[in-house]
Amino acid sequence: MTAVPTTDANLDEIRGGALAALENVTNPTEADAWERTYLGAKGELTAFLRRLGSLPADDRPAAGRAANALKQELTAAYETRSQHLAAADLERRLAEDAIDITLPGREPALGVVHPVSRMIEELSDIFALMGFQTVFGPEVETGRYNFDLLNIPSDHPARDVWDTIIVESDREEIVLRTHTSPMQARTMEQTEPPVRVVVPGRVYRYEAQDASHEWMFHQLEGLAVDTNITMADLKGVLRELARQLFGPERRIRFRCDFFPFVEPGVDFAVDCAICNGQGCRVCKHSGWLEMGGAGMVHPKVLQGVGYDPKRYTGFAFGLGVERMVMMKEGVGDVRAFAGNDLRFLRQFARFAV
Ligand code: FA5
Repeated sequence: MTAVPTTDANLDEIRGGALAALENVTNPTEADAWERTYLGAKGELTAFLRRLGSLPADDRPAAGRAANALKQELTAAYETRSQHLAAADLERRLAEDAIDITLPGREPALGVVHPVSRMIEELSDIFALMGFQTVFGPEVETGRYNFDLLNIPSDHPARDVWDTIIVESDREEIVLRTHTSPMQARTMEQTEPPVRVVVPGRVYRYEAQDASHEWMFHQLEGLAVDTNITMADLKGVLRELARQLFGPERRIRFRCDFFPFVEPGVDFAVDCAICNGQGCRVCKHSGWLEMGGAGMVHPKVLQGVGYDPKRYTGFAFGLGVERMVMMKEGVGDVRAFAGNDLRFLRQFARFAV
């Protein structure tokens, strides 16, 4: 407890003590405590002023002036010290919170377009230039569209060519479509010739997986029906596709194949762009890369949708989309596409949206 001062000598003591204590104040909390001790309502100086009345009358004015002068001096000293402390405090906090603005920012992780989706867009663009409209169809199909209208009756052995995932077989046969060809009949049923469409989409087969076979993959169907459509049109369209995708030097090859919904039927291949048809690992040393099946629409298919096969002819083809990406990008295993491995997908970062 500080003794209650009563004379000028006490003022000197207060002054000395206060200024010395102020020197030791190191933060705003201590500064507040100092202010209360020396200048506050219960502080030493106020106590001194209250005591003035007990001084002899002659001494009072001088003591009062001296006390007020000291109050001003201490207030000024307190303010200076407080400002100094506040500035030091600000500097300390700035130093603590410092951010290095020269550090490069963290780039947000952007998604990329899946290579299969990218290929579908590319194929749609190429076919659009040749007058084909892109349409989409259901992945869950009836046996009627997946098989019957494609000239594959229930008792026909060709129905077993595809290992079908059957959703329901009691009343009506419901399947996951095994190919995009059901959209041939669906499209023709909805429109009159001329027809020119491509149909990209997922297809499903109950198949053992290996490097070139998936149980879920994508196809792109093509269909053109009009008067006077010939095999030469099919050849011209597929050759243009191969050149747009793989470069102007490319040649295509047709070989006989059987699909119940086309006659004649072919499989078609493009000469390998990597070895220029000489034979390499990618084309399994054959010089050719298989792209899909094709042919002239079977008259029974045209009849089934109410088109007159004597008046109209057409061609159709079905491409494996994953295989196209594999050929173009040198991907060795079809399972990579649905494998969800970001290391694989990030290689296609150039397809950023
Ligand atoms: C068909 O699916 C016929 N619908 C194609 C067609 C359409 C022929 C129109 C005539 C007229 P295919 O089963 O061969 O045919 O399959 C076509 C392409 O799909 C194949 O060439 C291949 O590229 C791809 N493909 C087939 N099975 C798989 C599989 N399990 N995994 C990945 N791609 C496959």
